[in-house]
Amino acid sequence: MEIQLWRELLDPYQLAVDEMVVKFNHVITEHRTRGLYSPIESVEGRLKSIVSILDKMKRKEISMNDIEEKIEDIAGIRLNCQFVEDIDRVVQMIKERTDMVVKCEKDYINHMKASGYRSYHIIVDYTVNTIKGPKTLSAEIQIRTMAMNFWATIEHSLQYKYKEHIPDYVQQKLIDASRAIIDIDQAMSDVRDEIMDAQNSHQKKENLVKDILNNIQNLYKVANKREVTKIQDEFYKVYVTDDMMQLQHFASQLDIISEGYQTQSLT
Ligand code: 0O2
Repeated sequence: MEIQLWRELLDPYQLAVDEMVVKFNHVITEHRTRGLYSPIESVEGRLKSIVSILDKMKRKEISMNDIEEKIEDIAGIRLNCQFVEDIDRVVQMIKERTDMVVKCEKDYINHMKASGYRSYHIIVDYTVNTIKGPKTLSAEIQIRTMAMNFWATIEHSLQYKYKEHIPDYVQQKLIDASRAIIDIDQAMSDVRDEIMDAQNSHQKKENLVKDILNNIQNLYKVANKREVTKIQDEFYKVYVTDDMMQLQHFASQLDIISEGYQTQSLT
């Protein structure tokens, strides 16, 4: 196929990857700005390389005409989670979306691959709008824990060197490592509540401090500068106490002051 035709084929998939990355990143932001725990920790997106498409065509005896129908991971999204429990929540979240339709699911977490690979795969139908009009294509979403991702990334890099012929002793080490990953994920799950509590309070504190500093900055434009400097000093005194209650109280007092200035500027 000519390079121009590859480009025409791949462009909509690139668009799908870009859009889906933005959307899933927004899911993270929405959770965090509301002080909620995000079951998605990070998002990656990639367009399958032409070499990887060609290899798959060869391996699965797929003709040029069947690429779009038979290669479902040209657009690939990876959602990394902190805990195994988060994976179900993310799957549910995807099923509830109206902008992607789940076509099939592969549970390599409960059914680990012989290689030791673990991950949850979802193939979705996703529609992009191009200058030629709407186009519905397949995209693969891989959902896994950060520990599973660590294993898969390293194992995948070995496949470039050995193709399908990883030496037995390396293969065995990888399988052992994969079992160790199960133990790590389990150990993290055992203390999930504590970890989530810690992360949530940190996120809440960050949001609160951001609001306070925003308010102070806005006040700086309208209020007496000396007063605002005093407020800023006061904020720092409260901040170093590391007492969330005091910080919340300070934030609500500041809200009242800011509202006062808003009302003043309206009258
Ligand atoms: P890329 O683009 O380099 O990531 P098959 O390939 O025959 O096993 P199928 O139907 O293509 O099966 O889908 P499957 O098994 O869901 O695999 C699709 C993708 O999942 C792969 O893409 C990998 O990204 C990942 N994957 C699957 N098995 C393994 C594995 O044993 N180790 C690692 N590290 N990743 C795996 P590609 O084709 O490798 O291409």
